[in-house]
Parts: sequence; structure tokens; C-alpha cells
Amino acid sequence: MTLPGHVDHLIVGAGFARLCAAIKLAEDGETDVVVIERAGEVGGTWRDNTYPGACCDVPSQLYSFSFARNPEWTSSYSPQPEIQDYLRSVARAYGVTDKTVFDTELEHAAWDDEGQVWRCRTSAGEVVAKTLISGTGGLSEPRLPDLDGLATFRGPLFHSARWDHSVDLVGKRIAVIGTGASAIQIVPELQQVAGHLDVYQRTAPWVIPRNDRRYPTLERAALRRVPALAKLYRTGIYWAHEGYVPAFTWQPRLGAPAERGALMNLRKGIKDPVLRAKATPHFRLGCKRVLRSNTYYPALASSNVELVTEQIARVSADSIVTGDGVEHPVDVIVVATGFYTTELPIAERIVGRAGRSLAEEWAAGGMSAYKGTTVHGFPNLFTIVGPNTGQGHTSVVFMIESQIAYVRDAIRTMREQGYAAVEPRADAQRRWNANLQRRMRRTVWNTGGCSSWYLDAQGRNTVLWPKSTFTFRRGLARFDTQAYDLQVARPTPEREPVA
Ligand code: N01
Repeated sequence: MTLPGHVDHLIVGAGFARLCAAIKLAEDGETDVVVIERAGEVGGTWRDNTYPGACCDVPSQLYSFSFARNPEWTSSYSPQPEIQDYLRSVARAYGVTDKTVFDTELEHAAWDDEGQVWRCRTSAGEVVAKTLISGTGGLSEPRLPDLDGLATFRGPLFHSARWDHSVDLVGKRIAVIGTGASAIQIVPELQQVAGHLDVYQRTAPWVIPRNDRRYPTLERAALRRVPALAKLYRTGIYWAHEGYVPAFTWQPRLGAPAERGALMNLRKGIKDPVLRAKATPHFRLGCKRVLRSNTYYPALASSNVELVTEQIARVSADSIVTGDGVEHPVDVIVVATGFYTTELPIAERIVGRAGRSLAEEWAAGGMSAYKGTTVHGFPNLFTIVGPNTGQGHTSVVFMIESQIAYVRDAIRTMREQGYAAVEPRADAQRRWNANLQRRMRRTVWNTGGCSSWYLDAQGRNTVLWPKSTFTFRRGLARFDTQAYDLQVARPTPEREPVA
């Protein structure tokens, strides 16, 4: 479709969060909805991350919409192509593909307080929207490491989320920089094809076993025919994962049994005590994202792999030089160093009521929102996967569905009560975040002895939700008008309410 000039609801991006928004608004009879997607197809992070071994580390039964369960998953942890197919088919089945303007990027969005609308500039032209539904989630903008000489490297160099499939890796000397969730999936795959593989580790991660299994045809047929069975699987997995919450948010010592399991995984995978010592983590489990793999440690122990723990001093045209002066020749560099998670590039493009961007608003105190979903000074902006809505133990899709329920109720309320604009009050947002940050003090993320992408430059955790996910869902079950400044339409041509 082509970009219209006016729309009720403009949704930016077409990953899990934004697909859910488009589907649920349509269910409520909101017909004037347009999605803009900067790429040529839906999928978000699952479209972008095509690296070898890309796989979900949350069980598939839970990593899918509650209203579009998928009995066709082939295994308990789905590989990226299956998740991408799932998202494509959901987008098609629910008519979202037809509402999406592809290859179109949001360049700038400014709140017009007179007109009570968002005036948006996109790469495909201008559009005026009554509400702007955006994802501010932090796993979409790759972060390259700030390494001396990186730009001088002459061979292929790419980020894990921008895999260059045209590069032939067979027999090559490959370097992987980073040992996070992406790297530990990539390393076992590259080990099988590389002539030599150097893995550059800054911090050894916790890696627990991944209890993956394939679903036999009979089991898939049962899941297809008996929806209650699929629901039961989902519920069981949900509560099993929720069991991590006390250890992560309240009493980190409760994670000790999981730490013992991870150390057994390490002993099983690596026999050499010197290598094992290098790969042993020195912080509490959960402080960084807990990784799951049965193949990472055996890959590190392979004869063609070296785990390099000396820090990188510089990169030259054809090598990586470490702090001890050793030059490691390399043909291909894979950078698995994560994403911009707390300084989101999209925040610079969204300008609120006072003429300040989200990035400016958040520069001093870090990212913050009310219930992770609305922001004082930014009327009618809904941030899905917004500040403090992430979690390190379960499916983000659960949080997304909770947020979308809140957005739906907000839009319903606007329609029914004739409000043209809703904006959380400053005091409500302040209280919400003060409570969050108080809760954050005793979490493993703050006390576990590590630095992570959950923390911003000031050491504030503005990414994760510090309680159970059902508490989040309960808190967002209803749009709480008492926390909002509610504006009726002003008498100008563009000031009708959302209706
Ligand atoms: O990124 P990361 P990721 N020099 O930030 C290292 C999700 N995900 O892409 O630990 C050297 O976790 C850094 O070292 P350190 C998931 O939520 C999900 O792997 O900071 N090294 C670290 O080892 C995950 O948490 C799935 O000391 C440098 C690594 O790079 C998130 O994406 C799969 C460096 C970065 O790890 C991000 O994971 C994959 C430098 N200058 C990812 N800078 C699922 O299955 C950074 N590092 C759902």
C-alpha cells in the first residue's frame, strides 16, 4: 500500500510488538491503521538476525502470540527461519501485510499541540497521525565496538544482526568478538567450517544446558487437534520460567542451584582445566542474560578454536592485536557486540509537546515512561517494549500482549469519552519510576557483580521489569485515566477525537 496523508493510528515497525498492536486494534474496529516498516518484510529482530545457529532461547510454545498459537513448531526452541515464517504467516492471516507500507522509515515525528496530532516525516512522505505506536525496544540497532583500527580492516567484517551470507567462511581464519547470547549460538556453527576460530571474550557468561527436543509428528498432530494441550504446554512453561523471578529480583542467592547446573555444563563441555578457568563466570547468575547451549563449550574445546581473554588493543588490515602484543591473523571478523539498548536512535526522532526529543528528555535521568508505555510530554505516544518492560527470564511476547491490552483500553477510552489526547501526568510517571528503581536495588542485575546492557551510563536499569510478569499484566489491565491529563478536541479542523 502507499502512505496516506492522514491516519488514526500510525504503527512504526512490524516485529512482534507492532504486529500485535495492528491485529488487536483491528479487532476493536480501528480500521484506520497504517504500519510503516523500514525493511521489505515483517519480522523485526527475527528478520534481521539470520546468523548461522540463530535460534530462540525461550521455548517456542511461549514465544508466540496467545491468540495465534502455532502447533507446527518442530522443536521446543525454534530456529530463526521458523519464527520468521510464523510472523509472516500471522501478518498475512490477520491482514497486517495489507496495512503495511514497506521500505519506509520514520525520520521525524513531532507532536502538534494545536492540532492534537503527530506530524510525521517518513522516507515515503509525510503523514499526520492521531496516535503514534512505536517500539522503543533495544535490540534493533547494532552496536559496533569502539576498537582502534576497526575501520582499517581489509577483510569482510559484519555484525551478527547484519550477517553477510555472501562471504565464504569455509577454511577461513575467523574472529568472533563477544560472548553474549548471539555469539554462543554462532561459535558452534563457525567452529564446524572455520580453518581457525578466535573467540574474543571480555566477560565469561553463564551458560546453562538447553533442554531442546524435536516434536514428533504425533505430538504436533495432538497439539493441532487439541488446542487445550497447546494451552497446557504454554501455561506450564510460563510458570516454570516465572520460577526464576525470586532469584533475579529478590534474593540472588536462590540462583545457586542454577549456577551449579551451569558449572556442570561447563565441566561436561570443557575437560581442559586452563580453558575451563578462562570460561568460568565471576558474577551471579542472572546478572547478565542467562545463556542456554549444549554446544558452545564443546566448540570452545575444539582444536581449531582459541578462547582469547586478553583484551583487544587494536585491529590492523589483516589481524587483531591483543594487549599482550600478540598479533592474531584473521580473514573475517564477526562482531557480536550487541545493540544500542539504553540510548535508542529512534528517541532522537520523536519530539514532544515542549519541542524536546525523547532522547533529550531522557538524557539526564535515563529512559523512563509510565508503565513502560506512555511518556509525560508526549501525548498519544505508545511505546511498546518501552522502558523497564524487558525481562531476563521469560518471553517478551507476554509483556507485549500486556502492553497492547493497555493501549487498546486507552484508545477505547479516548473514543468513548471523546478525548483527543492523553498524556501521563508527571507526578504519576515519577512515582511509577521511583517505585521501580527502589525495587531494582536488590535485584541481581544491580547487585550481581557485572555490567550489562540492562544498565545505562549512570548505572540505572532502565530496561528490565523488576517483578513477576503477571504483576505487570495486572498493572496494565485497565487504562487508568486518573494518572493522565485528558484533553478533549480543540476547535480546529484537525481536532476531532480519535473517533
Ligand atoms: O549482545 P550482548 P547479543 N570488545 O550485548 C561483548 C537477545 N538475543 O547480541 O559481557 C569486546 O548480550 C560483550 O562483553 P561484556 C538477548 O536478549 C536473544 O549477544 O560486555 N567485547 C558481550 O560478550 C540478548 O541478551 C536471542 O564484557 C565486547 C557481547 O559483546 C540480546 O539479544 C538470541 C565489546 C555482547 O553481548 C543481545 O545479545 C540472541 C568490545 N568493545 C540474542 N563490546 C534469543 O534466542 C561488547 N562486547 C531470543
